[in-house]
Amino acid sequence: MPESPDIVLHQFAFSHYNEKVRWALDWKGLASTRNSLLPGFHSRTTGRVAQGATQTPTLSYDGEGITGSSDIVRFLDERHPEPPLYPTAPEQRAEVEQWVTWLDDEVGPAVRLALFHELFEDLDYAGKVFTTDRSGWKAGVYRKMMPRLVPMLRQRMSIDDATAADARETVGHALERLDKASQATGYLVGDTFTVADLTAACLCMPLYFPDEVKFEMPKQPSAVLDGWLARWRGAPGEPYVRSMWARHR
Ligand SMILES: N[C@@H](CCC(=O)N[C@@H](CS)C(=O)NCC(=O)O)C(=O)O
Repeated sequence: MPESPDIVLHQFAFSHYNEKVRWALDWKGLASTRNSLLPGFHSRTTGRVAQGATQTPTLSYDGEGITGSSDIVRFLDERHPEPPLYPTAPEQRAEVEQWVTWLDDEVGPAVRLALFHELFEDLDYAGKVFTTDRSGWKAGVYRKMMPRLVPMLRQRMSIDDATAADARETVGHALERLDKASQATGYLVGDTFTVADLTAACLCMPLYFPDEVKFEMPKQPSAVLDGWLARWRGAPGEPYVRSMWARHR
């Protein structure tokens, strides 16, 4: 019997791109260690694990470093083909890749920008979200730094009223598109769950935070988060997103 690989995921616990990798690891039945980093203080670690990596998710697989959620998921699917996340037929595979590229490049950033714009109105709550899975003095100091960090993050990610309005429109259209495309079979490509569905479900996770999400959101009430979740309730793609979580996570 081959030895299990030694896998460490360097992650942000709350992040929708990181959830793609966690879901893929669980789907493949692969055990891994999770190293939750603090946003803004992560790149020294990611860059050490995979040369030049500035973002999470970054994975160490038996000492080999890989960064970028889709590159990681593709790598895992090649090394551990069962159960598959990619179809074998080339046309279907190409279709899946097109969905993943659109979701990664357009939908994920829009969801994040729109959410952060609202979340940054409640610095106490945002600080707790950003330190999900972390405790101790470093997390405490980090939360106290939020009033200084947030303006920097807003500037770096170009988050303002206008960009947030555009992002919300992008998200609304994306949900409509996902709804339409999944009407026939319940899935985006063919009639089985693929990485296209996994990517859509993860990148839309922050719109619904379905019950199947495996990390704990901060328990304190947040009017900002409630308002955000209410905004997307009943949107066309909600049943599709929720069904992917309920059936496959
Ligand atoms: N396209 C990348 C996006 C990853 C990404 O945006 N990661 C964010 C967390 S959600 C990050 O690490 N941000 C910190 C930074 O950019 O310095 C992927 O699919 O992995």
